[in-house]
Amino acid sequence: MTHRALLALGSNLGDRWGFLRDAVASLPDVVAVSNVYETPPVGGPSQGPYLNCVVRLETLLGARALLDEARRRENEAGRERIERWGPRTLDVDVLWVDGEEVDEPDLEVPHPRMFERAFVLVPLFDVAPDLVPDGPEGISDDQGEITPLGPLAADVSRDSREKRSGARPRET
Ligand code: GSY
Repeated sequence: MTHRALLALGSNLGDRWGFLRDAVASLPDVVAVSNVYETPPVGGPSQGPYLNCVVRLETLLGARALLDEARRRENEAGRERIERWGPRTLDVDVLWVDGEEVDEPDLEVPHPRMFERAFVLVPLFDVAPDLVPDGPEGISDDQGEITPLGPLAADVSRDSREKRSGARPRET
């Protein structure tokens, strides 16, 4: 039986939209993609704003296998781990896997900070509103402005269609 899993994606270096788009297009078992939001950086050194989104999967994969998928996408995006909380081409976090709890040094599920972060909760509400029971109004607005930029989904499905058919992607 498949189960629901939720992953959060963020990027604040380079072609931010392209990194999110390519990662979402290549992740397995994606059934819903939130809007993309531009969000002020939380924590770390002074750095540029992030683009964030959340994807919902219906999958047979467990949290550990999803972490492997996440790390692979980060590496494909050329992610360099120089500074904790520092700027990054791509971050993919395993937020939630229905029916699974993990508490290990390199993996905690549910993600320990997911319910504190507006940049997670706002896109999470788009694809899993039951996990944000107080709704968007209940999300603290003291983390700066969360600006909706629109869906990645049309872009993603076009890209995956072209990849599957072997067509050359159009210039954008
Ligand atoms: O934890 C994910 C990486 N990250 C982010 C992020 O994705 N969005 C925002 N707005 N701030 C962040 N700080 C870190 S670290």
